[in-house]
Amino acid sequence: MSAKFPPQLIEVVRAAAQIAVLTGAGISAESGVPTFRQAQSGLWAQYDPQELATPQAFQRNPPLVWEWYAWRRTLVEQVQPNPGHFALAEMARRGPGLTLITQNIDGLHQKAGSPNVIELHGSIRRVKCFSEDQPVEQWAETGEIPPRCPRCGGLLRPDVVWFNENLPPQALQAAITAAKTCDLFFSIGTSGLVNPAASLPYYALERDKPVVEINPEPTPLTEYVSYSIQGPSGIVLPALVESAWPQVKAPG
Ligand code: BJW
Repeated sequence: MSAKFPPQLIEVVRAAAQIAVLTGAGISAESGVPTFRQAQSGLWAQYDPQELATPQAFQRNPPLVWEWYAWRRTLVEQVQPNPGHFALAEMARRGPGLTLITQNIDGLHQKAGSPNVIELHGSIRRVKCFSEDQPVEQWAETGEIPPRCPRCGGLLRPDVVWFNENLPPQALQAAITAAKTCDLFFSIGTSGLVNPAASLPYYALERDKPVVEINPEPTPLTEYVSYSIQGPSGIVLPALVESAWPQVKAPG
């Protein structure tokens, strides 16, 4: 992408002392991770992710939900961060204070080198006990699916946040604080349909702070943002970082 951003946007980005960034599934799309609301592939094409990502679905059919996450865990283990992830890691190095808040459970921001990522919806790499709601690091592989908690015998589940479950309070509080104190907010690759994450950019808008959205498709947020950049984040973000903070080339 040629770096044809509005000059005002570049000025706003350069002037910001505290930037908050919210990412969603779209930032990992170019790594080969299907977005949450995209059609599933293969065996999973018949299932609606919104029907599987609930505690009720797990209670109804624990093996089905466990296996779905096992499939997704294998998928994310096999993929690499894309230029969008790397550009955000670079933004933290070249730019001012940056708080990176993600709804993604895939760990790709951390893999790209972003520090202190706030994971609002947990992580697919971790497992917890459904009964005790406590992390579990090791368990016996007996062939039972899902495996059982070594402490209480309850069923194990991925340590992610399903619909109708509370977000990790510390992560949510840190995200709200960042949205309420930043002077520039980026919303990247999220449909903005799921609360409370979707409400974060509005904290910045309420304070008349600029909000930049990067997404190939319009979302419910688009009409309110200061700048809507309609394109894939893996193309837009590296160009934006380079335009705002050009790398000084060593002489010779
Ligand atoms: C690209 C691209 C490219 C493509 N570059 N972009 C207030 C009002 C109404 C409802 C509620 C409310 N508060 C709470 C609720 C209920 C519910 C909710 O919001 N429901 C709505 C659907 C109506 N929220 C909750 O239940 C939350 N809990 C809660 O609030 O607790 C309090 C409470 C307790 C009890 C009762 C009620 C309230 C929990 C939400 C947990 C969400 N969990 C999931 C699953 C995580 C684990 C997993 O991955 O399996 O999180 S659901 C799913 O949606 C996942 C995602 O993180 C999340 C957001 O999706 P995201 O990231 O936006 O992905 P997509 O696919 O929707 O969009 C992708 C975007 O990328 C698109 O726009 C593309 O265009 C774009 N894109 N390629 C850039 N290359």
